[in-house]
Amino acid sequence: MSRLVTFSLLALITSVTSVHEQVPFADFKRPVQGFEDVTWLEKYGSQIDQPFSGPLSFSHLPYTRCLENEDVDFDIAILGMPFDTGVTYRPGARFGPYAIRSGSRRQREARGYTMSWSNNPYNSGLKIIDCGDVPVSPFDNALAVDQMEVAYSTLLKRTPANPTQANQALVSAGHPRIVSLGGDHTIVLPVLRALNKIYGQISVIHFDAHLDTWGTYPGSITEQSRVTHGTFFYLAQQEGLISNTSIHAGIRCKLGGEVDLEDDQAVGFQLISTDDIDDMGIPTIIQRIRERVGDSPVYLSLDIDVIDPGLAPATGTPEAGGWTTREVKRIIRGLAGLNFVGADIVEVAPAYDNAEITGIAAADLVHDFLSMFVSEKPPAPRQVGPVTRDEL
Ligand SMILES: [Mn+2]
Repeated sequence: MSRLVTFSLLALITSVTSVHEQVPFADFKRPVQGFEDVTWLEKYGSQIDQPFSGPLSFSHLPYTRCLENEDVDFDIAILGMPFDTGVTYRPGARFGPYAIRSGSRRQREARGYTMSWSNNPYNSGLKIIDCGDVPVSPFDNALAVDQMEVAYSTLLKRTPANPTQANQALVSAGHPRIVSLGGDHTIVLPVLRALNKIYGQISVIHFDAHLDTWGTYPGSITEQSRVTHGTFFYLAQQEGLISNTSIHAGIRCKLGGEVDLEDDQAVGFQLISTDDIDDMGIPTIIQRIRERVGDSPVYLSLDIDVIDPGLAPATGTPEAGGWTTREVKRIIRGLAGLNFVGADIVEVAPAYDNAEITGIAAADLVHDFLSMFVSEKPPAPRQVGPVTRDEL
């Protein structure tokens, strides 16, 4: 068959087909009949909210003002702490709880299972709810810090919803656990004060670009002005709230000199730098962290600035050259089974965000915290055919 004939035949077939596929307007039928004398409920029944609809709560969890509703119980609470008047650079983390909840809108119980954890924290048997925000004063830092401590203590003392469902090996088995949404990093001081009343001294696993163990800042000329997002660990150590078995991960900030590292050790921290991930790899980082805190009660605090600003730009004191979101997630996965008494994610300041990158990353990390809290050990590597990924 010549090329010309082939071309003509194709053109003919195409033109005939296109004529037949045209649906005349007169034949169009509405897929769903419109006006009927029925109510929404009769016709459509109860429908869950779309990811983009409904009131804003973390992962569409029930939203309850737990501080005022004293009969409400839970095993794990999401609690917003919209405080941001302790920052040294860019303010705006008071909108962090909003941004993290907004970033979580595509998360929900119906699709809460992840391959990486092989679990769904929302149907694990533990009751997880969003307890709303602590209504902190934006005018008086001493007042706000006290409000956060009282709020945290109030929720920590509540009887868990399913105490028998929790891992009884955990020191926290008799108390619920709280995942706090900052807020700037100062919020951890009242959190540690509240935890100390229940657990005594605890270890801290601290993901951050910065040490946060400085004793003071320029401008800290009153006692209250020493309470900042970069001094709270120093103050916590001075108050006897934390043990000397804590560890940083992801540090890369500029320092005043070696003296800062010596002071940091005195506050009780070992240090894993950002670059260590290239030299020791993720499994060794996980091992170092686990060995450092052992089976002591441990608190996880994650400053979103541990992640590279390209992947999480919306934060108060960004530092270039950080870890990827995936790397941080992978390290967190290796920490399951430690004796966690609580966790937070802080320093999300959405005014500096683009396309919700930071809010979505933070919400995903909170999902990981919840998956970690309901796991008794790190998940096994997934099978890929007959071998595991690690064996490939
Ligand atoms: Mn930081």
